[in-house]
Amino acid sequence: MELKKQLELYFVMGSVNCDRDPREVLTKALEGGVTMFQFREKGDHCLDGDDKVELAKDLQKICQRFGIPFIVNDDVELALLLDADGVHIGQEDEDIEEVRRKIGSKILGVSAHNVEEAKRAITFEADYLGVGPMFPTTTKADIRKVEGPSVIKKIRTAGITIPLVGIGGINENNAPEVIQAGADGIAIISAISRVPGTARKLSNLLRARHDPEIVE
Ligand code: 3NM
Repeated sequence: MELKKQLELYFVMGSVNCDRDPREVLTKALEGGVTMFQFREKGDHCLDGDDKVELAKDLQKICQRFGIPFIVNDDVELALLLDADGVHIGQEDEDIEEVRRKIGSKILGVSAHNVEEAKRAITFEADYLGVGPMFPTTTKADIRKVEGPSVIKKIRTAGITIPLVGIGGINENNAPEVIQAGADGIAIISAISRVPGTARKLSNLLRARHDPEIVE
């Protein structure tokens, strides 16, 4: 499947984002129609060492069962150890060029907040960009100023055509604005990890764009 399609409903999650077993949360999300998964084990009380590796392996197996790409946030060594499908890095993480060199042809996603960061990421062969925050969120403490889906429009207007996903505070009510602004997909933590059933609703909403037979 082409990357743009895989990015359509991108679930991002780590143990601190779940109030149930993350394996159960991921399974439900994939059953609901999530098309890509990013393991993001960050925040207070997150797992590290063997516990982190153990959970990552279990979540990767679940993704493999559903045929969905498994991406690792920030931790390049973990991604290589597990032979993950890709890595996602933020502007404050390891250098983009260095990560591309280490992971070869695996998928490389980069967080970008404006046109300059987007252009720089593309120079180092980012495969897709995560653009945020689209809306206010309490999931990530150190977010940039909320500029909304207009940032996606600006990046598209600047002639950038690589796949883009919006992130930050996205839910079933505001997701259409992000897509209409020119994003190929939406990346979500809490609306999917905390509210069972959201993945299916969003999946139907996104599929309805291609198939008018599907009623939301
Ligand atoms: N990155 P939720 S916002 C991981 O703006 C992340 O780059 C952001 O969580 C950015 O879907 C964010 O619960 C948190 O709002 C997304």
